[in-house]
Amino acid sequence: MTVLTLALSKGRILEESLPMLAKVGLDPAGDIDRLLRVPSRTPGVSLLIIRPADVPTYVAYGAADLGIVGKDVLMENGSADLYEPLDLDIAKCRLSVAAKKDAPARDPRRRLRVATKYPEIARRHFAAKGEQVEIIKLYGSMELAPLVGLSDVIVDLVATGGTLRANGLIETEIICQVSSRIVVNKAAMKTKHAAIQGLLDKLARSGGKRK
Ligand code: PRT
Ligand code: MG
Repeated sequence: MTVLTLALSKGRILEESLPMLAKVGLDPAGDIDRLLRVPSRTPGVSLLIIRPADVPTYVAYGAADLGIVGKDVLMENGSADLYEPLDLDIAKCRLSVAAKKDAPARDPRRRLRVATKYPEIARRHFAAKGEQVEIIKLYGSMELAPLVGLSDVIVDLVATGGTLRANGLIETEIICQVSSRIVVNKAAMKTKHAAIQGLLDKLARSGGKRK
């Protein structure tokens, strides 16, 4: 029997993955609130419960054969070592630029200040428009930055827009749409091909879109 390891992004992606995983027998057979590694209900397939930003690393190094992770994380960290065969169409949101609703005009001699958890995506977005910006890296609660004068704008994920509205911010540009993807280690795709393909087929039948 081929042994497979699937890395799951804990948090909202895990919550939204569970129904789909259950449909294909890959739901956890253990306490995912306490264990970092649990068996799935399919013999031979074990699950790792890790932070979203760490999933590409585990899969790229082969510590996991496959992973479930947001497109935002893949765009920020690069995914050259990974295949991305399925779009699971869950945890959907968009990456946007947002600013204070009533922001005064900025002195054009000063660079736009952008607060974000996604410095690479933000840099690429503004560079593509020929804009040199000052990136301020944050780890959470980006919405606060423009309110207290830390930045002019933010680059952040938006789903309903409720959080932006609640903080008096408006979306000024949409950078791209985001959903969760299956990523696969390139070497494992060769050495464990039949097992991985079987799993991808099942996930595709239960709602994953082939890319
Ligand atoms: O805890 P750690 O820092 O390790 O991880 P995390 O905080 O990134 O995890 P988590 O559970 O928040 O999951 C993040 C992943 O979920 C992202 O990488 C996306 O792929 C996906 N996702 C989908 C989202 C959202 N939708 C989303 N709405 N991640 C974050 N949000 C935020 C948004 O930025 C806003 O602040 O949720 C808030 C509510 O959004 P509104 O627009 O509905 O108000
Ligand atoms: Mg978090």
